[in-house]
Order: sequence, then C-alpha cells, then structure tokens
Amino acid sequence: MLRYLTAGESHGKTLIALIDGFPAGVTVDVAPINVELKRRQGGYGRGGRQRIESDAVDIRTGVWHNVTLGSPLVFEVVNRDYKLERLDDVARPRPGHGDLTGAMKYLSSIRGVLERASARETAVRVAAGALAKQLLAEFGISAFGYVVEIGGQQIEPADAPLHRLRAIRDESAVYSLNLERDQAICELIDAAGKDGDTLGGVVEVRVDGLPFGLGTHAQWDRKLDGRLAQAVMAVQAIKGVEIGLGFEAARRRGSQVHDPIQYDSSQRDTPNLGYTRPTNNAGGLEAGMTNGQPLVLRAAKKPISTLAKPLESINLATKEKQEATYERSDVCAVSAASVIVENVVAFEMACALVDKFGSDSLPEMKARYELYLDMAREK
Ligand code: EPS
Repeated sequence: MLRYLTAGESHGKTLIALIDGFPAGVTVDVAPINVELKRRQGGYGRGGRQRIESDAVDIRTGVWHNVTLGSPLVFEVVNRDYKLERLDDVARPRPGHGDLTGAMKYLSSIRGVLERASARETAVRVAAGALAKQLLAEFGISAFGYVVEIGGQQIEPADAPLHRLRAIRDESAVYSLNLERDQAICELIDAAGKDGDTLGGVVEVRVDGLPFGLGTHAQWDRKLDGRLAQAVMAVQAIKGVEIGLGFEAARRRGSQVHDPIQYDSSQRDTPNLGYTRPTNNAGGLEAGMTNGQPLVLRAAKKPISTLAKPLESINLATKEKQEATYERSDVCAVSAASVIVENVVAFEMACALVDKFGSDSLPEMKARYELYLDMAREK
C-alpha cells in the first residue's frame, strides 16, 4: 500500500511529507519536483507570501544514489517565513476558514488551527505527487492540470496535442489553455482585489496512458472514483469534484451519456488494448476502474476566505460584533489549485498502480504490468 502523511504549520519551521510504500528502484530527479513547487507558488493573483518563499524539496530519507530503496521517504520543504513563535493569537475568526470551528473543537487558540489549516501545507502534497509522477512516467502515464474557470468566467480549453497544450498552459498567466483570455481574466482578478475580495474557480486534470483495471468494483472503499474524490476534496478550499461529464450526466438521457465501445486492431499494443470510445463522457472510469481512456476530473475551488474587506464576525473574547481579522493573503489561488489537484490525482493513480502491480520494486512492477497487458490482450 502506497500512502503519505504530512506535517507542518504555515509559519512553522518546516513542512514534511512521509511517503510509505513507494517501490524500490525508481530513479528520482529532484529538478522536476522543484518545477512543480515553483508552479504551485505562481499564477496571477497570489499574495506577498510567495515573494518570501522559494520552495524546494530536500529528500531526507529513502533514496541512495538518487534511487528509491523501498523504505519510507521523508520530503522536507523549509518555510522561509518561519515566525510562528512570534505571532499572536487571532480574536476575530474569518468566515470560511477553520478559525471558529477549530477553536471550538480543540478548545484552543485560533492561531493553533489556522496555521495547520492553511493551504501552505499543499507544498509537500505537491512534492509527493511530483514523485508519484516519476513512477507513473515509467509506465507511460502522465497527469496534466489546468484552469477552466475563474470568477464565474469559463475559459474554454484549446484542442491540440498534449505537448502543445502543456506549452500553452505554461505560458498562460493563470495556467489555462486559452492565452487569448489571459488579459481579461487578470483584469477580473485585479478588480476583485481592488474591492478587497477574492475569486474561486474550476480546475481540470487529465491523466493519459492509463491501462485497464486500476481500482476495483469489488469494495466501496477501493473504488478509484471514490478514492480520487476523497483525495481531491481533502485539498484546502475544494468544494466539489466531478469525473467525466459529472453533474451534466444527470441531465442527459443514457444514450447521450454512455460511451459506445469500438475496436481498432491497430491500437492493440497500446494500454487501451484496441478498445476505443468515440466519446469519453465517463472520464476514464467505469465501476470504479480505469477503462483504458484518459481520466478527466474537475474540481471546484471556493474563493479564499481571508478577505481584505472582511466579513462580519465576533470577537471571541468580548462576544461583540466585529469585522473578521485580515492577514496578508491571495486574491486568487485557482492556478495554484490546478497544480495541487494535478499532483494529488497523480499520487492516487500511483497508489492504484501499486495496488495492481505490487509495490516492492519497479522491475517487478514492470514485468507484472507487461504480463497483465499480454493476458488481457488474449482475453
Ligand atoms: C493562507 C494564507 C497565506 C497564503 C497561504 C495560505 O499565507 P500568509 O498568511 O503567510 O500570507 O499565501 O498559502 C501559502 C503560504 C502557500 O504557500 O500556498 C491560508 O491562510 O490558508
């Protein structure tokens, strides 16, 4: 079983991910992990914190000569803005953050909750996912995330080969697949910022190169759609997850939803084994298992809850009505969310890959993967 846990506070000394069950024999390249960390820090609309931080991963355990050992890996991203011991508590909880609920639950300070609830923690989730992508790449599987909506404005993705889409996304100020919309979307973010407000949006992740049969129909807690939804919903500020058509599937007739099954012998040696679909409304999953088509998942991110023009709140000490606390924050972090969700999805796909093909070593996984494709092809 592949899994990870994280530790660390937003303004604490450091952030840690402990990754357990990662196979031996994977050569780790730190540079692409750091590229993902840098991307997570970017995107138009981020606040002052990102000018302080320069996130980079330090791999503390679990590798030897850059190759994984099969033992637990500890990834560390140090906070430059370490100041937790000098910070005071907060008296006026921000609606939408964990301030009030956490202070009640833990009978604690607000500070003690907000520091851990902060999306800063996603830095090490991204690092863990970026490692998982290096395992997926050994099997020709890639994950790709981008922004499709900000502040209620849809940003129609371009239709182009994957490498071209990557280039567009990396050029876009908001990590969308439509450069022509960049300026208008940046202006929208500026306008919200001027009003002391914040914006949410929708991100989409596509995973290509998947074989049949990751996940299972057999038990509810091992269905891959359920696993993905849990992992993505657990990203700070994510309020909804859709796979394939998602909610739209509920509005159409069955004949307009389900993807006809066709066979093309020229694709027999690819992971889809020749079984093609003219549409991919299922988003790559049927009955909790991958069906040889690309996975397509969308996630809705609410606007950041720290508002420069704060909402009504209560001073917990006096119980008097007062505005919520404002601490430096971002106006829009939807672009960052596209990086986070991409990497969180990648980690779950690596878990499913390991569940099917074993987690001891990469050579054994590869042999089992090839054997499985041969057997499925002959079925
Ligand atoms: C966050 C508040 C801000 C964000 C932070 C999430 O941090 P600060 O209070 O230091 O300005 O920038 O996100 C990050 C630091 C990050 O790296 O993503 C919050 O309260 O959730």
